[in-house]
Amino acid sequence: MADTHNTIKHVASPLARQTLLDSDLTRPVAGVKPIRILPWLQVVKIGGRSIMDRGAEAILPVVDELRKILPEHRMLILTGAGVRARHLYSVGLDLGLPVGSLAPLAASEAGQNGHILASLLAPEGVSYVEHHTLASQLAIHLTAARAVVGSAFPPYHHHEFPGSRIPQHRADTGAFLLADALGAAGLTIVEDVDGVYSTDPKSPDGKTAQLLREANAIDLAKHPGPLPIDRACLEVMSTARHIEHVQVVNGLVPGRLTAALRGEHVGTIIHTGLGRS
Ligand code: GWN
Ligand code: ATP
Repeated sequence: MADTHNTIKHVASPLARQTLLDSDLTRPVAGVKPIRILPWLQVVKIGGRSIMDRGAEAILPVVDELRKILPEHRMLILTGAGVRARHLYSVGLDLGLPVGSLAPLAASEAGQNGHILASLLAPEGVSYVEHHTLASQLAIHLTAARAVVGSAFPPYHHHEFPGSRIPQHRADTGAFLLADALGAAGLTIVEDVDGVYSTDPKSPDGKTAQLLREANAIDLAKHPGPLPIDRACLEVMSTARHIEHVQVVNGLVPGRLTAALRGEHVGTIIHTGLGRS
């Protein structure tokens, strides 16, 4: 009996007796490239403010495009939060709510947009799946259907980093974290602009804005002006494990999303830390 007791107590593991804080010691074990869990998956993030908030005029053509491309790709379609989250931030901040309380409230708006989109794609067998299901049963759902819809927000809740009063890890970041963790084939971010510009093309001095056909995440993170994607997304791109680049495309122009999913360069390609600079 004493032997059994010993076997349970002394688990043989190369990390058993050392600190996890020294990367030189952990590298032989932790430095191995992770497997790709769903290497055939295409992740598509649909903008909350840029697409969903525009209603039928913008949503229905995107739905039509997604419907037509289902035979070509198996997709995880993730939605952003949009204007309702912005209203919520302003009310919540006025009341002094901490960022960890605002994060799940904003996330729920991303979920609402996902429910709307999934309802429109339901005739094609597409459903909204919960965060828990995305985490543990995505493969079985994508065996039953060509695509599923989920919330692009990461489920951080009170774990959101307190660096800013507005949650830093929003829909673009959540979409990238998920796509990279799953080892997906690609991530396409759908907005209402042709890509990333030198400055906001809709600002008063937008006429001088130039479209960047290609950029890398590290350089963009240093860009002083506003950007159409979360800055935290650029940060997590720099430590990507699988995704080499993402493409930002204009979902208001029919055919752009389809072309991007077919590997064509029709927007701004942002290279991650794995891609060329
Ligand atoms: O509610 O629309 O998932 O997929 O961050 O948590 O705030 O929850 O707190 O599986 O777990 O509102 O209820 O809501 O959007 O996030 O979901 O319908 O615990 O399916 O219950 O990680 O959807 O929701 O908002 O994504 O982003 O019940 Mo919603 Mo969101 Mo549904 Mo989800 Mo949060 Mo769950 Mo969750 Mo909460
Ligand atoms: P969410 O999904 O979080 O609700 P979104 O991704 O749909 O939001 P925004 O976060 O508003 O939408 O980003 C898109 C907007 O960013 C564009 O409509 C554009 O006006 C603006 N923008 C700001 N800076 C730039 C830039 N440098 N290049 C391109 N667009 C920019």
